[in-house]
Amino acid sequence: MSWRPPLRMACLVAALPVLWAAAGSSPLTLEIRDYAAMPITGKVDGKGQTDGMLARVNSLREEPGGANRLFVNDLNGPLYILDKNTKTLTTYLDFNGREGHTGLFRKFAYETGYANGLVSVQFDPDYRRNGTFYTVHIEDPAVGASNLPDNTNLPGLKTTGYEATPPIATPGDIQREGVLIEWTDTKISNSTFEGSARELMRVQLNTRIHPLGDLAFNPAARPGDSEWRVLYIGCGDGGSGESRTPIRSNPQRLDTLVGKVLRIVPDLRDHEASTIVSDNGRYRIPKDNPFVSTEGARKEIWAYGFRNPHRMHWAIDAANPANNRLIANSIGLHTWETVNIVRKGANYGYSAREGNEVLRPDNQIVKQLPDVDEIPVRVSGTVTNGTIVPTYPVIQYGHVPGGGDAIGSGFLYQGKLVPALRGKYIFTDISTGRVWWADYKEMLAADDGNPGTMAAMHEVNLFWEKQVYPTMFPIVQASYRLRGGKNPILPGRALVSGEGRADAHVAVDGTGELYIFTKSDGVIRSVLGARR
Ligand SMILES: [Ca+2]
Ligand SMILES: [Ca+2]
Repeated sequence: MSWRPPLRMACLVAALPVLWAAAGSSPLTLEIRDYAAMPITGKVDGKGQTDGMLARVNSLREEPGGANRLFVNDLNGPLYILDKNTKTLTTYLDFNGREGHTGLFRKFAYETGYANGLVSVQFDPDYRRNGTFYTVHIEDPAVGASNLPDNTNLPGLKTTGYEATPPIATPGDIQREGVLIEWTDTKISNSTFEGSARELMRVQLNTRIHPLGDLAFNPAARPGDSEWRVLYIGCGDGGSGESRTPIRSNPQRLDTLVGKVLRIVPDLRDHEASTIVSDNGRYRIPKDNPFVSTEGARKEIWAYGFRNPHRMHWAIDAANPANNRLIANSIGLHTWETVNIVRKGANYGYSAREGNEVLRPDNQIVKQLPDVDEIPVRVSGTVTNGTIVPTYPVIQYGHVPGGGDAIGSGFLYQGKLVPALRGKYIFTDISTGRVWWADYKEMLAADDGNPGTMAAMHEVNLFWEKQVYPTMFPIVQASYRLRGGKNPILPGRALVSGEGRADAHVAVDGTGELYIFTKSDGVIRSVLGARR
């Protein structure tokens, strides 16, 4: 069962458009324009791992309800409201309450670790009526301070009755905690927060990498459906899976939440008949989660065996709802970046697999899968319960020229401005700033139990300020300088990109139109359309 990367992946070099032309297929070129230069929250001298990035925008979401506002979170602490009409930017919440800062959380961890800080924000599907949204942020349990929010500078936040939850244990030493909070704003028509908050979950993480991450609701669910207001949570492995110590099996262990996709009902008043209340009493767990009846397993787990499923997206096929899928982009160790179709109870193999190859305990890759491709179902460090055939990605690309270092976000395009992208999944590589699309029907077809079949990747060029670029990297380099960035190279570590990171992700707004945001220059750009 040997599998080779598609030829174009193996031979991609700088002369990419020429290769594509020779292959009879010219790349799509997207015209992009600067949309918003975010306030500089990093250091312009570029020193340090992540603090030299000018603004660490990690996601943007359009507020439901037609107010024409984007909610944008910066890992360094702020959650902004960006008015699409006026481009006015308002700091709605500031999570950074570490010493010397005036925000909410005294144990807030943000400076080290590419995804530490205010990781994610997601709106409740019923936000228009209930004003509820959810956030994940990272705390350092070693900081000697309260884990309760300090509302000194946010008097609209009622803290009476707010209580932290006991950390959900993860095997091994612990450096971080990922915290999921439900916020309810009693007046969503203004740009300030007034209301209450409730901590739902606090997950122990072994190291500062791969934290609790993305939040996703199925947008096709309607009131009364079993999926209505059911929250999917991507939880990274906390760096455990690449360890040479016993925590290496954490992504495979069903008794811990790390390296998993989780599924919960945040609202204790919802789905009462079809759920059970969580151990900490703060949320519900659907009874049809796959490991609810497995002795010793965490009932929140929906799928497992991930390194860092840090971006999730519900792909909705309006013409055929049977094609709706949850997609998770997961960052690889040394070899493969992957796009995965998330199935109930499936095991994505890490840290016994990386991409569609075997990962050995010494972190070396073995290309040949075993003849009987099964791995143990690990309930704990000592107990196993049969075996399972791993589920493999539907797209993967290597840490090679033309590939990248770390997969970014991805979305099934639903907008109108780029007709050529309809029915396509568009995604990025973080460090190189490459952008690709893949055909969604090919992705569905590649979800076939055959580790060798994948959807093809197609390169996207970018047209910005009168020039065509093969990636976001040179655009971000120019913009970083223009904004006062002093480091001779872009901040952050990378291999395939050369030095530094563009740190590029895509996002979509409420109409499905695309944006590309990049942390190193701290700029959000909108996609205006395709160019011929
Ligand atoms: Ca408000
Ligand atoms: Ca396949």
